[in-house]
Amino acid sequence: MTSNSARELPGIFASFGEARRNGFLAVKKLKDEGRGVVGTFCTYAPVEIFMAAGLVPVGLCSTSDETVPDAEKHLPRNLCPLIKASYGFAITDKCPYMYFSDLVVGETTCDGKKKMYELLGKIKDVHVMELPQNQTRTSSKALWLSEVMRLKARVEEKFGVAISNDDIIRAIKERNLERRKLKELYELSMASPPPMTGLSQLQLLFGSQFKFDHRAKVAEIESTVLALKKVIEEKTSPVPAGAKRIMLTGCPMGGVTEKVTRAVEQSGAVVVVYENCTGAKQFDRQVPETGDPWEALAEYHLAIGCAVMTPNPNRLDLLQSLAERFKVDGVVEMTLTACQPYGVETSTIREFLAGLGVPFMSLETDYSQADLELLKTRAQAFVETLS
Ligand code: BJ8
Repeated sequence: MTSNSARELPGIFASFGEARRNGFLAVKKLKDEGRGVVGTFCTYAPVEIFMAAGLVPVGLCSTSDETVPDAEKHLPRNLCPLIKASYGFAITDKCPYMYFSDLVVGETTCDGKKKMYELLGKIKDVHVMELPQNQTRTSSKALWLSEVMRLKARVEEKFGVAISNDDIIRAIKERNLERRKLKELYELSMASPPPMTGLSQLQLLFGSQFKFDHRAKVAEIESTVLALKKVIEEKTSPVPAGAKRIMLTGCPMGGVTEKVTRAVEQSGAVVVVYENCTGAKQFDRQVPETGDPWEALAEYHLAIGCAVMTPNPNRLDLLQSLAERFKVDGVVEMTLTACQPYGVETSTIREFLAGLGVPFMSLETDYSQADLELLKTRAQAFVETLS
């Protein structure tokens, strides 16, 4: 009996792991059917608006260093690799998602991204939302709500559609369902030992954004949850009992940055939860389904605890809540080279976690393979201190 769940899992993981590659064909098919595609770069993008308009939202952040040399012909070398890779894939036409995007939506998050959008605007139709960098002032809330409504108007004009309140309410419910299901999935790693490695969890979460049939995606997440529950019941976890439990925080992950999870797990620990935009930052909360849907949508997105906000108390709240819920032994932060918001916030996070008695280590990396040994050595040294 135990072999059943163990047999089913690799197939499910592979399906999500390959989702980005296979999604290219799915997007092409949708384009051929006449569907509009909107590319996004950030969790602040209110994708519900695109869903309400019957469009296909797709994440554009690139996660390999393949086109960084091309990007460096236009951009400074000491710029965050996420920005360079995303721009590099756009100018070389090597990212089909970018290629198929009718509209690209960005936000004024960090300086590097917002200046890159100006260059991107020369080759793509780019709409930039002005994101306030404070979450509580009345003026910030009013600005963001007006930006959400400006995006709605832009989408309506560009694609010749009208988005009604019923449309946006339906989209909010759909997206909330997906968030709930993914949250249910990663919360299974609250079990000890967790039913999956942190690498599998990362591939599931990252891959889920490249599946475009909403109903099929939800069904697939549900069957993954069932299979993982079986692993817990039948005690067939691939994670050894007693493995130190790590939370990952910092910049978004996926693709080449899997190397950080691998380094942690090769040291005998297990990543049980991702606080970053690949995980809980994106899925832990829901858009309220009551009240004015536009205000609810704006409030939900503005409250995302990204380091571009100042101050950024919501990241601290989420870190504390996850540390308690997942009973973590330590927190590892991944910051990308030259990322000022996360790099500068590191000391606040270190101090905050020290106050909670949670050990912390920050690792800086880029999209190359040059630091694999260094990451391994540092992760191992950190995990040893947890014993
Ligand atoms: S909500 S984390 S997806 S901004 S790593 S490009 S911040 S220099 S990615 Fe992010 Fe939205 Fe925030 Fe999430 Fe700039 Fe830093 Fe590069 Fe970054």
